[in-house]
Amino acid sequence: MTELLPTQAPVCGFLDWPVLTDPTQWSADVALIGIQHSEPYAHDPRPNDQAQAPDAIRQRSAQISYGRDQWDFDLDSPLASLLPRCIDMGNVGWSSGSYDDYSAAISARARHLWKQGAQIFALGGDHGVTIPMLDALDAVNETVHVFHIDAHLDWRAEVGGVPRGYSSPLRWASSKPQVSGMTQVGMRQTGSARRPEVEAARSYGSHIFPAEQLHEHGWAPVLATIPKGSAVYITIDADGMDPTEMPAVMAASPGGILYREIAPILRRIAREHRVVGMDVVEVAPSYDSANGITAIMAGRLIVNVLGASWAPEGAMRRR
Ligand SMILES: [Mn+2]
Repeated sequence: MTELLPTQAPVCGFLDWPVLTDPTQWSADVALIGIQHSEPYAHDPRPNDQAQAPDAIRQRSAQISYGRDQWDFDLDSPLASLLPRCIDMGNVGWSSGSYDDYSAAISARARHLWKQGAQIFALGGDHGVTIPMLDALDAVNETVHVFHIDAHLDWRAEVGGVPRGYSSPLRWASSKPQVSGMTQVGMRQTGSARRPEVEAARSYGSHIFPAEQLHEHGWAPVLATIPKGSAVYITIDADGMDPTEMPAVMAASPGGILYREIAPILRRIAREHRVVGMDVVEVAPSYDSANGITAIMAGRLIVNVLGASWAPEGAMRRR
């Protein structure tokens, strides 16, 4: 078993939650962690822009959710009044050593929280950061359905010999015995999939909803693919959302998903399922608007899941 290592202090706590970087203090109902890196591709610069996203999102906390007494109309309640004990575990940086060690250290932290029955929110980083989270799902005491929002399929077995980069998280998920199935929503245009990847995803049984199909038929067929009552892990690639609302991404693709569509869907999933974890990845802060709309959106996606999970109707399903 990998030893639990401390994390690095973030710029501030997400939503003003207490920042705890010391593993002996990691006891919580809800934990947020920043994961700055993934397995690098040789052709990409490191560190990449997405490594700055965890702190860029935290810095917009006051706009993601104003003070504790403020009514959140998306949740029909002040957020703070719904929440149990929440902590910000800081960031997992990576300056030296092997990716295997870095990845194992992330998974160890996630397992530690999941063994307590906690809900984990991870801020990427690029989409490769989902992979060490998936590795840790074996600490969840039931099988988990993966709900994926993305412009891309992300089913590459490897890119340039690297199996755990940002083009591969859903392929990786398909190899995990703890993952019972997956729903992938928002695919459009090109990138991360060729015919073999599409065929592999289909033959695995992934429920794939390209953006056009979603816009044509709505969310009911999507939600029907999540087994009733199952635990869910949500992974949201910011480029799955529409770039008019979430512009700060590396691969902007027109025709995506809007906040007004996804917010009620996320709340419904969180009320009807036990959402054990969620990540929001691929925010590239240097491309963000001056008002930080992409970082605010990332935070709001989390707030909707968080608030609905712990509101009386959801009550985090396990309790
Ligand atoms: Mn992706």
